[in-house]
Amino acid sequence: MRWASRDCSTSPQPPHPPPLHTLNVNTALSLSPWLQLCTRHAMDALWQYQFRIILLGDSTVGKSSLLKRFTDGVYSDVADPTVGVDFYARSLDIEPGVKIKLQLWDTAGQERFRSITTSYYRNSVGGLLVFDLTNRKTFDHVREWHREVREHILPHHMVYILIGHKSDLNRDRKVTRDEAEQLAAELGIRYVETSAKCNSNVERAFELLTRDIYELMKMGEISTRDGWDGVKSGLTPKVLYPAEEEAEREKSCNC
Ligand SMILES: Nc1nc2c(ncn2[C@@H]2O[C@H](COP(=O)(O)OP(=O)(O)OP(=O)(O)O)[C@@H](O)[C@H]2O)c(=O)[nH]1
Ligand SMILES: [Mg+2]
Repeated sequence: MRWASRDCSTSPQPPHPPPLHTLNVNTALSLSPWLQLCTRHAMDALWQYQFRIILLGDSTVGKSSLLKRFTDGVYSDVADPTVGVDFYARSLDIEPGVKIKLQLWDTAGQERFRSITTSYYRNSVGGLLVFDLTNRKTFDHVREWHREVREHILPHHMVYILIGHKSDLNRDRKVTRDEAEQLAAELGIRYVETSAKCNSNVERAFELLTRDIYELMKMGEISTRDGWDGVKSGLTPKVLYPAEEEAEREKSCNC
């Protein structure tokens, strides 16, 4: 069966929300150094929870590309393999008044970095298990990734989502949606097909995983623990008007 190829130029491109820091940093740059410091502290506090999320899967499945699309809104056909572990961040408004900061750890898929990447499993609350829809082997390895993480973090658990990536290359697809959905069902996790190139479902995948973690947290199944960085509590954001800002600054900044 031939699959139709997706043309990115004709598919809807959801607008990329500006990164949390963009507007504030521009303002901060016009301020004196001590005020810049205070402003940075204030920006860091603009989230209620922080979730650490890790991306896992074979080399070249597109983990770094997914993250660059999600955090910076960019994509490139040329990408260097990740060396060890990389770090990205973005916030999501999960419900009115609740902002969640995502600390996103991008791991190298290459075997030679495995001893480095495994040390990041334990402090993650969520994981994206990524395979390339055009590369059957990467799909076959998903169970191994899942097993490896599970063994490393026992007795604790992680919330996963299965990602079939490069959905724009439909004509070269080697894994059907049914097969992937069946694997996801066996693992008891969600399945989403994404394309960093076409910006398809990228936002949705991260949002679904974040919501699942948040719901488990609300039910008390996940909570902050001493010595574990998977979930952290932050401060409640507060909108300050100029006069209040001045008073707040005098109160809270000894810099
Ligand atoms: N067609 C298509 N190509 C993609 C997509 N995402 C990534 N690629 C390409 O796939 C290749 C590998 O992407 P990376 O993001 O570096 O893969 P990775 O999983 O981070 O690889 P490692 O860092 O080695 O583990 C690059 O040439 C990307 O341009 C996509 O959505 N569609
Ligand atoms: Mg990479």
